This record gives sequence, C-alpha cells and structure tokens, in this order.
Amino acid sequence: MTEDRKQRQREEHRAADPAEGPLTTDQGVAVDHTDDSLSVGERGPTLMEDFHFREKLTHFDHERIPERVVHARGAGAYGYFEPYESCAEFTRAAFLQDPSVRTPVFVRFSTVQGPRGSSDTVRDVRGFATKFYTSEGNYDLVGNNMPVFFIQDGIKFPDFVHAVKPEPHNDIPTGASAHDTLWDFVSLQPETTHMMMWMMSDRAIPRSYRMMQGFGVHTFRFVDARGRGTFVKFHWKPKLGVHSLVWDEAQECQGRDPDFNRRDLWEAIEAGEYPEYELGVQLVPEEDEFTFDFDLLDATKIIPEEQVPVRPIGRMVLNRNPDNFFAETEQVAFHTANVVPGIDFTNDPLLQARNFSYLDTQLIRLGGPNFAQIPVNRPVAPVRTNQRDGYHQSAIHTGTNYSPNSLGGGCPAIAGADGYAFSHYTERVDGHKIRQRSESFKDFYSQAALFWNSMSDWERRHIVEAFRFELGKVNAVQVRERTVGQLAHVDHGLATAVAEGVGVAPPAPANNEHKPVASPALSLENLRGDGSIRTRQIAVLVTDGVDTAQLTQAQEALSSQGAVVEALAPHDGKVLGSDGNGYAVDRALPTVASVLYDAVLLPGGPVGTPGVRSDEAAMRFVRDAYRHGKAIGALGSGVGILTALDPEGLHIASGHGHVCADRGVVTDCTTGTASEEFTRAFTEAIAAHRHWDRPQLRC
Ligand code: HDE
Repeated sequence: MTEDRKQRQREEHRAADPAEGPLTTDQGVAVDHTDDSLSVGERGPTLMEDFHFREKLTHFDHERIPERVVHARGAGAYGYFEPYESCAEFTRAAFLQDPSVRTPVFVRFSTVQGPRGSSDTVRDVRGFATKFYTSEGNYDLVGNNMPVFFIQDGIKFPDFVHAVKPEPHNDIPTGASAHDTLWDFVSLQPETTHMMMWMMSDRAIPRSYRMMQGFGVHTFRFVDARGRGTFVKFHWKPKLGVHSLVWDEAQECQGRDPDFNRRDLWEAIEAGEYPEYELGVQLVPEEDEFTFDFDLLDATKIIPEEQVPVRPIGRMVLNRNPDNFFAETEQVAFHTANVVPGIDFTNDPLLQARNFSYLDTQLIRLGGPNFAQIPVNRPVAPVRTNQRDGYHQSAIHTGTNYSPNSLGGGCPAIAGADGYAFSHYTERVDGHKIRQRSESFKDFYSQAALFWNSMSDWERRHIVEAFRFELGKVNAVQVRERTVGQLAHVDHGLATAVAEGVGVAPPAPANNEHKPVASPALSLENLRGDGSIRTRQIAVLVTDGVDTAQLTQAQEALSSQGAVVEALAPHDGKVLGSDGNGYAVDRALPTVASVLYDAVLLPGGPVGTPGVRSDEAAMRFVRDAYRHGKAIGALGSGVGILTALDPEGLHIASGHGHVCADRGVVTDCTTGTASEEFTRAFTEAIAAHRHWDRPQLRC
C-alpha cells in the first residue's frame, strides 16, 4: 500500500468546490441572498418561512462539539511510516514487514490540561498520538512525550484529572498545574513522584512538536506469526533532537503567540521541512519478565535504555497539513484498543482502563457510534461489519446484518486461519478477585532518583526552579510541606533547595537509599539530534543604513543551511541599505519578540550606534535572547549594541577583534564582513540551541 491511499480516500469526501457554483442550502438549492432575512416590510418581523435563515442559524447553533476532556488543544498532520527492515522476527504486523511499503499516518500532538483555546507553551505533558492506516486496519499508538505516567491504575484517572484541571469553584488556572488541588493530590499519592520529576523538567515545555520524543508508555506485546509474544516499549525519536524552552520564555510566549507550537508545526510542513521521527522499540523476551527491579506492568517506570537498548525499526515523516481543522484534527478519534494482528496488550492496569475509556469518550464527543466513518478515522482496509444504524450513519448497507446467516450466504464470513485476522494472545491468568495494588508496584522513588541523578547541572537548576514556581503558587502550607517531604525520598538536596524557595522547613532526610545510578539517555544533553540548524528561526535586527553586503552574506549562509532568517526593523516595509537600495523587512519589531526566535544576528551599520541603542524594543530583544541562553551574532558596529548592555552587568561582548565566540555570543569587530569563520562559529552556537554557562540566565 502506498501513502497515497489515504489521500485518495480523503478526496472522495471533499466538499463541492465553492468556485464551481453558487451558494446553496444543505439541500442543494441555490441561494440568491444571504445578507438580509425575509421580513414583512423593511422594518417588520422576520418570517418563519425563511428556510435559508433558519437552516443557517440552526446549523451555526450546533457547530460546537464537546472538547476532549483531556488533550483538548492540539495540532495534527498527515504523513507516512516506513520500516527499515522486516520485524517478522518479533511481530507479524503487516506494516512492519516490508521497507518498500509506506503506511499512511495521521498524528495529533496536544497539551493535556488546558481547554481548546489555551496556550501552547504551558508546563504540561504533550500528547503524541499516531494513527497508522495499515492494510490490516487502523493501529493507534496513543502516546505522550514523557515515558511514564502520574498513576498506576486507571481507576485513579478521574481523581488525577479533577485535581490537575482548574479548581472547581472558579475555573482557575487555565492550562497550568501550579495550583493547590494538583499538588494536594501529588503530595498524597506518592506514585506520582517520578512523573512529577519529568513534569518539572524542561521536557514539559518543548521548543517544538518536531523536537520532542514520543513514548507508548505502557509495555505492549508484539506477537509473531507463530503466536510467540515479546514485551515491547515504543519510542519516537525526533531527527532534530530534543529541545526545550526556558520557563521565563515559555510564559512570555503564552501571550506573544499562544499558537507557538501549532504554528511551528504548520509552517515547517508548508515550507517542506517535514518533521521526521524514528520509531524505536525496547524488546524484552517473555521469559525475562521478572528480571527487573520494577514491574513491567507499572506505567510509572521506564526500562532504562542502558539496560535494554532502543532498537530503531522505522521512520515517520509528516508531510501534509490537514485541510480542515475541525473535520480532521478535532474529529480524529484515537483508541488504545485499535490494534492490528501482531500487536497486543499486557495487563498494565492503566492500559486496561484506557482500552475502555477511549471508545466511551468518542461516543459522547463525536455524537454516536458511527465516528469511524468520519474521513480522518476511516481505515483504508475494507470494513465489513454487522453494526448498523445509529446517529450519523453514512454507509448504505445492503444484505443481512447478523451472524450466522444463510440468507446472506453466510457473509461476511469470519476470517480463516490464514494469519490475516486478529487473534488475541493466549495468556494463562488465574488468581483471586481482589482490589489490591501489587507489591511490585510499590517502589515510588528509585526511578525518580534515577531521573534526578541523570540530569546535568542546568537541568537540575531548572527542575528546582520549576518546583519552586509551582509550589510557590500553592496556598496551603501543608501541601507545600508534604510535597517537599515526598521529594526528600528522591534527593535530600533537591528537597532542601525547594523547601528554601517556598518558605517551608527543610524536611528530614528520608531513610531510603537509592543506588547512585544514572541513565545518560534521559538527559537533554545527550539528545541534541543531527546537530543541524535546519528550521531554526534567526532574527536579524536591521535599520536604515544597514551594511547590505554583510547582511546578504550572513543571510545566505544561514538560509543555505536550512535556517529561517527574518529581518526585523522598527517599522514594516523597507529599510535603506548601505548600498542605497531598499531592503525588505519581514516583520516590524513591535509585532514580535525575542521569545519567538532561536537566535539573533546584529549586522553592521548604524544598528550599533547610540541612536539605535535607545530603541528599547531592540535592546530588550537582545537582552532577552542573552538571558534565555540563545545564540547571538554581531558584526562590525553591530557589536556596539552588545557593549551597550555591559552596564547592566551582562558583559556580553567579550571579543574586541577578530572572530570571537564566547558562550554562544559570536562577534567580529574587525573585518566587518560575515566571514566563513564567523558563519561557522555562529552556526555552531545556534546548533547548540542554548548556552547555559552564561551569567544572569533566566530560568
Ligand atoms: Fe489518555 N485519554 N487516558 N492517556 N490520552 C484521552 O480520549 C485516559 C493516558 C492520551 O489527540 C481521552 O479521545 C485514561 C496515558 C493522548 O485525540 C480519554 C487514562 C497516555 C490523548 C483518555 C489515560 C495518554 C488522550 C480524551 C488512564 C500516554 C489525546 C479524549 C487510564 C500513554 C488523543 C479522547 C488525541 C486522550 C483517557 C492515560 C495519552 C478520556 C482513562 C497513560 C495523547 O479517553
């Protein structure tokens, strides 16, 4: 099957081209007037007879559907998946057999807590849900950008979600976890501790959906053609590496561009910079199930990559934006129980609950049982069921609708034993009917400590600051105290640092000892991607008199490496270049901010002169870029703007001559040209993403 199959299917559902005929009613009757309702005289009452008016208003009144109870805000894209080689050794899933076969996919990224209209750059988990339209039916991998979860048993999900959602009396805060009820729950439910470490890390504020990992979270089961099972954990690794914002920046982004992550995804795809992720699997033979010091069925645990390496099995490319947000991104319905032959479940109690919840929620959200017929949900594999009728039935079924039947020739027949049909994995289970958490789930802190041990210094600083921020917004002192009490079980230094920040007494050291082990694969330091600067957004600050030669040179050098370079000036239109020609401005400074860019370049010309130094917007731009650890390049007199910031104690411009690179600030005062050496050094500074060794950084 080729990736185009889903696209061809979508075409069949496309609404009539508005350019090809007049406006009509839902019944196809042409309309000659849609601006005034039918009334008795110019100033008289409106008539019931005006069917166009009534239809228009009625339809409008019903335009909204319930938003997702969690993951309401999202962005989606189509693409394809292709395996690197056959995975027949572990699974018979058809889409994982042949490297020449591309399977179409639809992916939806999301935040969890906020409503549909909330901001993108909140501190939150990100959803990473993928629908594979395989030749054997739809397979949904409904994951997150963090490999663990808040709770171990699905029965706690409503409690957790009630706690994290806005407080019930005043519906505050929107899209944020920094409030009493969430931390009250966390402080009383120690199984959340590991996930809260991830939530307080920079993973919770991704720079881009294109720059975050995805995880299936649960242990699933691959099943091969002989029915042999292998435990499997799924990982998506972005080609561009894993990069995050800093919290100060993320907060400002919420106002400057609430659509920061959605826009980034959309624009990259429109520009042909297709996001790419590698699918990897951690495989555990069934006989090794009990060889770990945690339970594979516990979704608050990872399998450290150093223990079981991630084996790459294929890649996914997202290459098409949806045509209609509501029809596709809003109506897409993922379900963990959408599996295909070769992929099966385990008894993870969180997964078992999800297998109930997703179908249930779609019934209310999408208004009935026929949502699989909505184009984005429709499999490309043929569908033949005995399910009939219901709201929004759009198929015209013929023949019998029960099984067994003789009147319909026994059709549709059940699949034979030719390996095509799904057959549940045969697993022996016996035990008492009890409500009891397994003892093997009860180590809540070792992996939280593993995560903490694996962080670099700057990641630890950010985690401490995040805890201080969140708990600092909590009014109940006992909740602050209980939470630092939990952290003492992870690391006493961490707990003390947080306690000091939130004004509670440092807790006594907990009497549990963790092995001093780390998993380097968990640190962002080790997830930098291919080292390219593709799609990084570089702002160039320009004004009249800018050195055009230098500007064009630098711009070409950066664009040729795939960076997106935008010229920003105090006003829109053009600035007058040093060569006397007008130079097009991409955006006026007052409409943007440093937080929307990855790096800033200050070319020569009067940008470094006292006049420009008094431009507060430009100065703030550079100051923020510096304090958020971003790469800064300055040429010739452009270096002057950096020196102007020295009195603030930033000491940015340490170079006084030839190309000088210091903690991501690259200057060249002498030549005034964008030499190859300058471009190379500036490129390296951008590729590093952030420079954490600067003084006066903002977290
Ligand atoms: Fe979900 N989750 N979830 N979840 N989840 C939903 O389904 C639920 C969990 C995840 O872009 C809902 O259609 C329960 C883990 C994503 O459309 C709902 C439990 C993980 C999305 C639901 C979990 C996820 C959802 C809301 C605990 C990561 C968005 C609307 C037992 C592995 C999919 C909907 C999209 C959405 C239930 C836990 C990821 C209510 C009961 C763990 C990415 O059915």
